[in-house]
Amino acid sequence: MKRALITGITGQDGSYLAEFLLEKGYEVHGIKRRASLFNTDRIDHIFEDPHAPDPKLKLHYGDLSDTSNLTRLIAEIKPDEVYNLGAQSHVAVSFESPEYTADVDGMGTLRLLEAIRFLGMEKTCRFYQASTSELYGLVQETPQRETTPFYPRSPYAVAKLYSYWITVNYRESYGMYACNGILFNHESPRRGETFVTRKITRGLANIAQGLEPCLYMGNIDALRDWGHAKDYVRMQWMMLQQDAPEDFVIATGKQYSVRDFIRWSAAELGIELAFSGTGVEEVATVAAVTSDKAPAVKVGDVILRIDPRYFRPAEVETLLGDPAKAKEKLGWVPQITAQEMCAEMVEADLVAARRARLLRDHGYETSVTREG
Ligand code: NDP
Ligand code: GDR
Repeated sequence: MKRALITGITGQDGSYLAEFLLEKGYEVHGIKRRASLFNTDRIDHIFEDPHAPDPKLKLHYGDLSDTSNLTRLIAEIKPDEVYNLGAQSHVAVSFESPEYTADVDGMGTLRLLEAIRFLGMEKTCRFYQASTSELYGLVQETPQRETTPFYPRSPYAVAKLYSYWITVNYRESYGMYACNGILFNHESPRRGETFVTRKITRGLANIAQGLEPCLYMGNIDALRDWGHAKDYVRMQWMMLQQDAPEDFVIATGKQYSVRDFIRWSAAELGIELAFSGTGVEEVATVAAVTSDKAPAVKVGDVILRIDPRYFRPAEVETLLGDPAKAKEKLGWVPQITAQEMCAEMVEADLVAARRARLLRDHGYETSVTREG
């Protein structure tokens, strides 16, 4: 039985990857952070009682900023595969906390690689680094592929650039099986609530149910290549099963705007939107309501406005990946389209919004609006 260690197991990708590896028969170890509230929502459905005999999912307290903790865990667990998914993963937040982001997203990777080497496991333990399309930032070539030059545009991306190269360096210096998946944006109903897709699907579902009046957005003309997290974690595993380690771009090869994603989400709720105004004055008004999923919305309501606080000091305007290498060498093709994913996310957020509304209608407190 293979043993995997996942940093970031409580995150979107970590939760799907843990499910995937358990199905493959792995013993899965995950690092979770100590928090004052429970933070295992995304993996509670696969949680195993640690008192049960021989659990296949084991959680350990830890943090990517803590060298001794990481080294001890790797020494104890002796993983065959380490998936480094843990990160301060929000680009906008990285401008607020640049040093912390550098420490966790940059140095954290070095700490893991160095622990593996220091423990003499560099020939037995394979390493996956969660690299990102944000490395391309101010794009130098379209579509972006493995050979496209990087131009990071945020403290997050600069920290991830360090991680990308230190992973390559340990591969070349010590013969480690270490590789980068350069993943373009991928989403799901488990996406964090402050990333743009989830903010839209959750916000519009709440508006549809009368729980929030209006959604405030930043740069809605940004273009992204969106895939489904389930498709992308499969590829993370595939990258560690080859004869030789290589880096791969993982993307769909299709690009849409944030505005497109807003329109699709609204349409899933039976809401037709009309955009008017320009720049920070732009608004979206309800032009028609064609289903009973949005009982709280009326024609003429303004349900989306622009708020400059959601613009970043340096924007990444456009990203489009070329997944040809992944297709040719690994036979990987994404199964779920961006529109299908959007429909799944809206459906899940509508269920949550209806539940919240039911509670509110029966006099119970529900808190749905959060800064995003
Ligand atoms: P999430 O933000 O959903 O999850 C991040 C995970 O990292 C969480 O488990 C979080 O813990 C954990 N974490 C944060 N800080 C630390 C720390 N100091 N020490 C240990 N763990 C920490 O991200 P995703 O699942 O979406 O992404 C997974 C990885 O892939 C990240 O590295 C991200 O940067 C990268 N990536 C993501 C893409 C995407 O589109 N989703 C695209 C390309 C790369 P907690 O739950 O306690 O907050
Ligand atoms: P990104 O994802 O920055 O690409 O990083 P995010 O969903 O946050 O933004 C995508 C685009 O939407 C624009 N945008 C907004 N974004 C947010 N969060 N909130 C808003 O209100 C808003 N309005 C417009 C953004 O400016 C941006 O252009 C994600 C993360 O998962 C990273 O960890 C990962 O590395 C990259 O994807 C690939």
